[in-house]
Amino acid sequence: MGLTLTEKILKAHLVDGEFVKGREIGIRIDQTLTQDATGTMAYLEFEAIGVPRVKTERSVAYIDHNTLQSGFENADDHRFIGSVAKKHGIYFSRPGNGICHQVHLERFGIPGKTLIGSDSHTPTGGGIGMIAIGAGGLDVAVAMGGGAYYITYPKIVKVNLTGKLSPWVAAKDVILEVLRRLSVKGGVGKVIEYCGEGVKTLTVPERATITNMGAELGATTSVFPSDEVTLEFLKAQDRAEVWTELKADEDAVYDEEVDIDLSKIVPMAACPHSPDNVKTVEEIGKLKIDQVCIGSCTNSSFMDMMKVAYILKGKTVHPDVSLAIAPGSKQVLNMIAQNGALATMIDAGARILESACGPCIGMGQSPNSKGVSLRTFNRNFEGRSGTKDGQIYLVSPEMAALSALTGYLTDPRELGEMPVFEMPRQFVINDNMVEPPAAEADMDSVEVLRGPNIKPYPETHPLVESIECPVSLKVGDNITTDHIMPAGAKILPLRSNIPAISQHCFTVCDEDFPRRAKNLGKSIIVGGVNYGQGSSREHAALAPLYLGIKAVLVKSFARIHRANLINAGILPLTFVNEADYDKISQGDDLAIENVRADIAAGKTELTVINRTKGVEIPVLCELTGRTKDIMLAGGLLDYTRESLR
Ligand code: MIC
Ligand code: SF4
Repeated sequence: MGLTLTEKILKAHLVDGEFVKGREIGIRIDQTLTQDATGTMAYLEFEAIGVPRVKTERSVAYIDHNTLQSGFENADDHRFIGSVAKKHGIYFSRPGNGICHQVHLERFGIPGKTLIGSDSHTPTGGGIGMIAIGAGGLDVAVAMGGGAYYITYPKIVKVNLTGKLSPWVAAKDVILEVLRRLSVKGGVGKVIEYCGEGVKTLTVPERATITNMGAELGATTSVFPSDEVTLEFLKAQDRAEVWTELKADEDAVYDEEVDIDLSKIVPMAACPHSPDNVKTVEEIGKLKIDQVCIGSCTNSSFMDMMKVAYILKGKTVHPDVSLAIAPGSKQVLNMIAQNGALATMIDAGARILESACGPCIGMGQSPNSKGVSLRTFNRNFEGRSGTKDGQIYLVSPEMAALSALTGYLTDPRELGEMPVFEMPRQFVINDNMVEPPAAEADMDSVEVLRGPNIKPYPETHPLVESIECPVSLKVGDNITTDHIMPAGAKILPLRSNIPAISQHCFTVCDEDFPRRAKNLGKSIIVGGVNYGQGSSREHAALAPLYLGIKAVLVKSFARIHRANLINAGILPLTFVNEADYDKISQGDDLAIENVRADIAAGKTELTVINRTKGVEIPVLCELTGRTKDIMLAGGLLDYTRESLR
């Protein structure tokens, strides 16, 4: 029986476990990446593990999220990350060099290699045939130290692409179509593998847009084959030598199959407030807009920028609209500066931002009250833009640019004939903003620079005998990490300071939660389906840890967040019967008796006693050998330290 591409790469990297669907496997990690919003914590954890030099083939630390620098905190973190990287063998991509996923694809990604990154959009690397996975910072720290990365052996979904996109229909519309069909939880436990004749019609940046936003499906990752198109891209990046051809065997067997005829796809938008709330332009109708933002790790490539410039040429941004553009990397910005496309954008009235995440994570450019903002980004969760009642629509760069001119959501096919946009044969290469690490002999002399905002990892404790505490919060379905641990210009600078950032935990849902939880001392959170979707930020587990959360009981979890809870030593529980969700109210006193002994004995079905209501509720606590030991030890940091000892 033939193998899928995913299986081939996973097999070549397997270091623990067996290939049985649903079981945990450990894989060797060739490359890691961090960004600055998760990076400080990840490097503090790496230091705590105590391995002097990274054991990966390539580890890169990027500065791209916290570039607003409205106080000393961000700049201090940049210096910390730069110095810690230099000391421990990590390449440092300086602020201004671009968004981690865009730069990694351009300069470091290698087909067939494994990559984990402390950012949920790490699957962008799947655009050149990597198995690239988003993870919590601690998992990345362990991988840098040479430890395996563990995932549930995934189901593999074949997305069979046929046909060719129509003029002005974009890769963004392809992933929006996948989201429309599968939903934000449709990818949990799965890898999405793109195959078929349609693949060769898509350029690498287009493929990367699709794999990037596979994160919104909740998928473990998404991957494209590595073919001639990949080779041409790598050649143009002066990296042809890293190319290998990679594809699934003809007779590979998949768990699920989805057929997409590219020629049938039409321009679409994800409507507020979820990336799977997808409608066609026709269905949305004539929507007046206030703002357009173009950029983010989903759509900020050179090709995206060239299309935008073409549409803006000789025109003026509509008087009622503010247009912001953030090219994804220094390479992209440099190239559009050199070929005049940047001048075209400036001329049309675009507000040019630095090559960074910017508005995507609420670092500036928040829309006006109730403002309608079209964004080429990947997430439109409520409040993420920084404006609580902002109405964010996720669209292609083509639709965004044209709409910025017309003042309302406009079908880009109205542009008529489309010129051919050629991929460059040679990108402008200058890695001068990537600092190599110190040579091994000089490592000891590098001083790590720590600012006063950098506080240590929160205190952890081995799992207690019994958990007895009240429910401090009950929430509904599809809670995102932006609810649990909001980001944005005010809160993101606190990422290195768990005591301070925890004061903002869940405040989007309940302003009083941090104070209440802290006063209770210990408590439990109850939630609905797909709890913790979105970001990889381990802060969504570390802040609850600091606030005394002992367990989270929900209908179902998103993958990375569940792993982060386990890493933080917080018990992840799911209802056996979803209807039992109704048998618990906020404030109820719950008990899980003898939980330590039961988990140590490998029991996966536990009983939660609701002492307030006098009912017993069966719950699942599915921990395997390794995750069980992590939980007993009080989290991955303690477990790793113990195992190294
Ligand atoms: C995001 O898009 O939500 C982020 C900000 O990039 C996060 C990482 C973070 O919270 O620091 C992600 O996607 O993992
Ligand atoms: Fe940055 Fe936005 Fe991409 Fe997250 S989704 S890495 S915030 S650009």
